[in-house]
Amino acid sequence: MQQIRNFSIIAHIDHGKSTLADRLLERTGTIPERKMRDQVLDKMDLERERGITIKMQPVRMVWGEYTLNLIDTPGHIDFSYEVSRALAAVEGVILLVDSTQGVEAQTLTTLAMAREQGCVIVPVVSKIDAPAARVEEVKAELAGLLGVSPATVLAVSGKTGVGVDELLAAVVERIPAPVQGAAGSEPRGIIFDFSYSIHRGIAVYLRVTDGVFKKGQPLTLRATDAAFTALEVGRLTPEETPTDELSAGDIGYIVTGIKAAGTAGVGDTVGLARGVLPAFLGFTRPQSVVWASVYPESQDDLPLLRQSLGRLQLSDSSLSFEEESSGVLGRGFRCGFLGLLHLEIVIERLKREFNLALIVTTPTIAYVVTTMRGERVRVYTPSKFPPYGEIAQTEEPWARVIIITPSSAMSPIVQLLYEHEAEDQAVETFPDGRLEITAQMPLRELMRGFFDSLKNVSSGYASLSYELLPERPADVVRLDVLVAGKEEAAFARVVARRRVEEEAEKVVEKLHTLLPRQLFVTKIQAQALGRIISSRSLSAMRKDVTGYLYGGDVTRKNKLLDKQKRGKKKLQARASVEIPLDVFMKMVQDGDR
Ligand SMILES: Nc1nc2c(ncn2[C@@H]2O[C@H](COP(=O)(O)OP(=O)(O)OP(=O)(O)O)[C@@H](O)[C@H]2O)c(=O)[nH]1
Ligand SMILES: [Mg+2]
Repeated sequence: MQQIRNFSIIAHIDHGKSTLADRLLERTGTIPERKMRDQVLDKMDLERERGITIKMQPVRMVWGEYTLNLIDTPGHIDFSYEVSRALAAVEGVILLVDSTQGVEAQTLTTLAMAREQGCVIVPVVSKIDAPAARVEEVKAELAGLLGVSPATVLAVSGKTGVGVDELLAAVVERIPAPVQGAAGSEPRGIIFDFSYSIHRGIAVYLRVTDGVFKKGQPLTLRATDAAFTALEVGRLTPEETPTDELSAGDIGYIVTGIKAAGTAGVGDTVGLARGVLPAFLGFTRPQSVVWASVYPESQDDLPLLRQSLGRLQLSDSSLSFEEESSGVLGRGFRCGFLGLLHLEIVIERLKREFNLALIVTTPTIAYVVTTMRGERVRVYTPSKFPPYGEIAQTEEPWARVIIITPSSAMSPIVQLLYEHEAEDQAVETFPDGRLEITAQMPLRELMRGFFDSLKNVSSGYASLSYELLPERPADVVRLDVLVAGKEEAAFARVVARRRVEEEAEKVVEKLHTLLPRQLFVTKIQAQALGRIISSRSLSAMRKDVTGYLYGGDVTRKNKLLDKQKRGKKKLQARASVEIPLDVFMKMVQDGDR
């Protein structure tokens, strides 16, 4: 029987995971030379264009008498749910640290996740071919972090392949074989991902924990009790490749034939129909971090958008959405994302893979509001934020941030943290002189361009990671925009009380610039806390009513102008300003926040 090793590669973004995976695939002869290309596991066009991994990718390799199931993972914080699910399917990880960079913020976060899962950690420094590599120094840094001897830290180059054989040897030696359950047990496994095809429906990617799965078995998904027959079982090589059976300890897939969305979920247990083994606890669903509304440019596309979101959710279980409607934009969806890059990627995929033209509103975070009547509600759309007088308390999520930076950028970073309401700062020094800063700040402030500013003030050298903390009381207010005295709900926003004036002026100014002049003077106002904070008048479009007069008595001219003025007064009294769609879109879409 073949020995199995299941492991994942984890690291900070860009530290060379997918490139190292290339060399492992090459060395084990998994991918024929003619099919090899850089970061071959990054299959999506978007991943290749941006040079980042978005989805985890499992792949089975054979190395001597060993079966090696590797799962490559993304490095960006927005995709850490992929990492956590990958970790649930393996016994060990390669913790990779770029020898030209050293330990970065995501190194610490992914390490903490791997430890929590009880994974064995194989520390490795990467890119040792690079001229700027500081191999011994970074080895020592990583060893210090793990509390192990630097001699146990391996060194590889994903570019030249140096050190890859030693790494494979260390993987089989240090990472334990999976526990294979009782012989003859009924089959059971935990689902960590999916694929979907129109013809075959959902294929579940699973880690088999007990027994043997075979084609033709009657199975169920425990959470929904959905019954199906295994249409095919197989392994990821990385393509879905059928095999006779999949036994305990292995990683593979089962084609279910199920096509209905919402039937299969990650963390669910797949087992024998009428089986007796209990279901696993499953994974905690990640909390959405930002929300934005997505509307089809043409309402005809609404069903297609609904279907596309459902389809995307199958391969991206962290995406959430619910239908909503906005007067001007029609019907659309309020969607939850794990971060701004996640949002950007989902929108880009909707546009490309489903050919949709979309309007996407400015992302916002969620607040928990306790009303005067004692109700506690989660508000993730500013226009649903209750009026000032109805709120007893507002709470907002906080985040614990880790920043690793060269010491030269320390003072602008401290200033930045102050401007973003950070608290509880602590600083530690790395052996190479870089600093690790930890602090806590409102998620609202983290999402207010903090990462971009951090990159700016550190000339790109500081790295950031964060985790969500429970909600705390928030000093925020709803800011409304009034056009000709009428509130425009879709323009509402929630802002820090201390920034309310600045925000009010900004939004009024923006609308003043965008809105075309009307036949009468139009007031543009921002209102918060029950009063007008900022106001501007948009002067009237002046129709030339006296142009045809020439010479003659000036009183005639004045009479006509007076008549015009009276008419406008009347108009203004009944005024309702139609905001053109393009102005509306510019107001609700990103750009000023
Ligand atoms: N010199 C050198 N460059 C490398 C090596 N490995 C990776 N790179 C480069 O580093 C960059 C990032 O490599 P990836 O393999 O995509 O990194 P990753 O960790 O998979 O990135 P994410 O999946 O986005 O987190 C690419 O430009 C690679 O060409 C290496 O061993 N040596
Ligand atoms: Mg990658």
